[in-house]
Amino acid sequence: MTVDATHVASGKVREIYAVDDETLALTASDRISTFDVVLPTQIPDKGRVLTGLSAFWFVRTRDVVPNHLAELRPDGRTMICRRLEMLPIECVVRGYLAGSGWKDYRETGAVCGHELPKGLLEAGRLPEPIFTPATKAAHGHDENVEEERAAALCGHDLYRAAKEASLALYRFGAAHAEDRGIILADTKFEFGMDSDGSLVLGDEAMTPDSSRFWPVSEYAPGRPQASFDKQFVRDWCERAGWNKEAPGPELPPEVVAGTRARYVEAFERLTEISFDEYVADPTVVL
Ligand code: Q0Z
Repeated sequence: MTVDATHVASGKVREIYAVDDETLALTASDRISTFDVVLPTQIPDKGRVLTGLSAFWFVRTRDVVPNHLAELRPDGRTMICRRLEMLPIECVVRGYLAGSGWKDYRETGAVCGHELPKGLLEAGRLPEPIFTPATKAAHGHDENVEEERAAALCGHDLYRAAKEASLALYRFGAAHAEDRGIILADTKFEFGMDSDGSLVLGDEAMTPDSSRFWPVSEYAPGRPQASFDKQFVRDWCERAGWNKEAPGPELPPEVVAGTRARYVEAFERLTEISFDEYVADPTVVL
């Protein structure tokens, strides 16, 4: 059984379909991107892992903030969602200094207006998680912005609600993950408004594609960290001598298998549910 729907938008690795005026279907493919390029080789079940994890978090964070999830389809990769009026910012929370957070800190001592202590290391843990909103770039990278600018874009009340919800969601997810051997270094949320103007969490939540997952067992600040999910792919791409411009290289079977195993391991560690059970009946995460 499928949902009859018209395609409305494509992301790098996901698709959105309109089901009706109030409802969307979000489908996660098995495509993988690295160094900002979508590779020609797919990782079997990656889309199911991401959708299953999002649904797992959506159900468990409902009393932190309401979310758009209406239904999980039997394919395990499609969520039926309430259509929202999306806020024009990416809601990023960082517990550790990586990516643009580390870059901004190194250059200015601050990230999105948060003045941080001197002497922090790359991938170091922050004294407390910080909210670092970014504007959505049409193409290229999102731009980190200060609180005042983000608040002006959203309206001050919605901005405050999105900031508080983001920090609470991150604290919940990071504590859950750390207990299971995974550091949720940072994560990006997208919020929207319901027809009554209230804040609703949309998009995906605390997946490896919207977050940095690091294995606790390999954590060592002072250098870039191994990615829980994509490290085999990155290492292989580096060894292959690819110039990191499209098109990317085809991945060999052992890299595909190793990477699939890492995604499944992240799913099973975080949910404590067997991935085979999820594939047989996705409602086990709900
Ligand atoms: C999410 C995105 C994807 C490409 C729009 N509930 C919602 N209501 C209205 N709009 C969205 C949502 Cl989730 C919405 N995106 C991000 C997702 C492919 C872009 F699967 N864009």
